[in-house]
Amino acid sequence: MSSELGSVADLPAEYYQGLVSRNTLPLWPSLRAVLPYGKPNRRTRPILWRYADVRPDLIRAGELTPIEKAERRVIVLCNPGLGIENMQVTPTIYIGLQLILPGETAPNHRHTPSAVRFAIEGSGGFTVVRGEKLPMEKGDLILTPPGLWHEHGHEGTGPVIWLDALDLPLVYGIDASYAIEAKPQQVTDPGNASAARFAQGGVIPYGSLARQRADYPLLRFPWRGVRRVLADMAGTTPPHEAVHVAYVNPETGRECLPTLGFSALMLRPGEDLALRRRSASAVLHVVEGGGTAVVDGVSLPFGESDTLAAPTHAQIRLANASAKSPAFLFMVDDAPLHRKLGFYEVFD
Ligand code: GTQ
Repeated sequence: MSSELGSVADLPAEYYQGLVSRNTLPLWPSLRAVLPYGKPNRRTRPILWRYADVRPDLIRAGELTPIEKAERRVIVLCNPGLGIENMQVTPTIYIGLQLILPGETAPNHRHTPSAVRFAIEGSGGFTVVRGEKLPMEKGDLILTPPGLWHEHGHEGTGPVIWLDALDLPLVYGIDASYAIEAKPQQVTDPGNASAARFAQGGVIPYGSLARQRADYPLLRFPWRGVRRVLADMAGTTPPHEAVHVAYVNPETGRECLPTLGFSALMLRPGEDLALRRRSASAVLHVVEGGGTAVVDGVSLPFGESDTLAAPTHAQIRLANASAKSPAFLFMVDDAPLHRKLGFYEVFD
């Protein structure tokens, strides 16, 4: 059934050169490369960035580059398999570690890519999104959906560092990435009122039932509650089944953002967990604990605040190194995009 296809070398040179000169190409020499049988060609390498390696460079950026010269003071994680200059961890996911120092502000803007922040270190940082001031304490997830104004600040002491995840490679790749800058926002909600509106799972403001269009009603997901839910679920989740929760839009029950999905996992003490293989690419960030990830056979020992890349269709195993303490991981993936494109798959 599957036969060897013709190559460029099989063609008369003047024919091939003629095609190229007319901005055309024959498909058959490239067909198997762009449509391989069974599994995609994956350039994404399973690799890990240690926080202990990135943090000193980020702190040094704070000394070298004033915020006015950076707007966003970010060290970007770049997967060498995708070309380091392309600033991709996976083909759709951009990850940067952002530093803000006391008293600094990262100015107000909005853009077409979707973004989230996941707080890693420090206290007193905040993001203002759509006029709502959102505190950023370790492990908190803050959404900055496409088109919503956002700016960052820091009212505490010491460095504040968070992880930025954007669908920038995707949006840039379709020539659709741009930003608009503006004056600082009027803070209309200094107290994170949406947290109160959606504090109780399964209960939403009555008017939400009649709403037609999902418009990002909840922008901040505090870690404290997510960690508690995972710890509570751990006791009743069967062994070999993942203790895993998804962040969702509380009005729709569906993913928070159009292209990227967010979830959190707990590895019980001593647990060695095989995740179900999926079509989506993913990034795992360690919130607490340590262990080893094995991604497509590549062993990646991880500790707190480290971040790793998993290609599409990857086999992922996660082992908690501790027999006494749980480990917690935050996951970003492009499953929502795969679902929208109609080819999301879970294997095995
Ligand atoms: O904080 O708005 O890492 O616009 C890259 C682009 C962060 C941000 C990034 C951005 C931001």
